[in-house]
Amino acid sequence: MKIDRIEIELCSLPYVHFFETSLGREEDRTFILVKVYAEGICGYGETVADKAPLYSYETTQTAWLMLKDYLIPLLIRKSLSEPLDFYEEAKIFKGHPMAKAGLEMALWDLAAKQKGVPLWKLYGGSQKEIPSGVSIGIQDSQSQLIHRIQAFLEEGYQRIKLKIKPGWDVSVCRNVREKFPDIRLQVDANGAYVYCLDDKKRLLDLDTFGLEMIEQPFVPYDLWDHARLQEDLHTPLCLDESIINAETARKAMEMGSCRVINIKAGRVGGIIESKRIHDVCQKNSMPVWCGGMLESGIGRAHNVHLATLPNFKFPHDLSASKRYYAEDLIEPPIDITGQGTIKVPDLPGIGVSPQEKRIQKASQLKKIFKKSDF
Ligand code: OSB
Ligand code: MG
Repeated sequence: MKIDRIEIELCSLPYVHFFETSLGREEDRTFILVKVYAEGICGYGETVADKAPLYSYETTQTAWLMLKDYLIPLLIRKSLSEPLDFYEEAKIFKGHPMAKAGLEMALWDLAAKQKGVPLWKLYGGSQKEIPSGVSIGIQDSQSQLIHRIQAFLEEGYQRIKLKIKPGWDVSVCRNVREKFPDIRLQVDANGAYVYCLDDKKRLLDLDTFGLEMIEQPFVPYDLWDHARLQEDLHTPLCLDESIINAETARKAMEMGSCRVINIKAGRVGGIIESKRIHDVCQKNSMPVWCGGMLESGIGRAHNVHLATLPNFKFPHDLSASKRYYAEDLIEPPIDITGQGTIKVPDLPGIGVSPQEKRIQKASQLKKIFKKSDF
């Protein structure tokens, strides 16, 4: 396809409820939308880097710079429009997977819209509905947490994920388990623990609550300590931040660092790397599931299509639009069924319609690139 124009747009949306992890509390989300125009069609992508380098070293500003000075010029100068060509060529630039992912996903949306098929078909997905879970941040009190869990269960979510950190962990899980003995429950520490006696005792205590998994207790690079911990735990460990590509996924499996992997296309550099991780896990009989970064409906719709691949086997961190934002950027909003599933859109591309008026309202900065600029 002949690309006419690319736009990047820095947007910000307030959350309906603050989101607190071991890394801190956030009241809103800032992200970059990527729009690629060709032959009268627009492909949309979302870069999940946040304002500050907390979850990852990337920020909205580093991603903006990578897109503006390197990735978009590369794409335009080499006339790339196929996602795979872009993925291969963009390897020349080290790191910055979130910046790459936003652009690659826009190319996928464009390609699928041009072919007139939904993304899940292009990916070879097989699940028509995907199971939905909800990730609940650290609250001001345990009673507020219990109320939130109750409300989400009533909406039908199939599992609850709790954000934990030292001090908001063992007693919280004990209390939640007492109130909800049978629910599918898991926890995510975003690397808040270290391999020391104190923290190890806390993590071993968590082993008694029938958790589906414990996600990312240690810092991202630490495959070794995750492996040592997994030896002593019955509960499967799940890695999120540690898995940067298919090669680290293989090493984590070989070392025994985890038994489950959380794939986020926005974190690992896009759909192609996500599929590589999915495939290497499938080959080694390790199930995966789809994580989220509190994306707008645009990024989340991309994740929904990815999660239709056959080795995605747990409820995902893909929840209804209204759980994140009062007014999501898409129509129809993403919703969950009474069975706690999300129906995968069947229209071309991401299969939902970005609402330009709402995007303009959320927009703080926009830059347009044309072929003639290079
Ligand atoms: O670690 O999974 C995480 C949100 C932002 C950054 C990191 C994480 C999360 C979530 C929310 O857990 C998942 C969602 O989008 O619902
Ligand atoms: Mg996580």
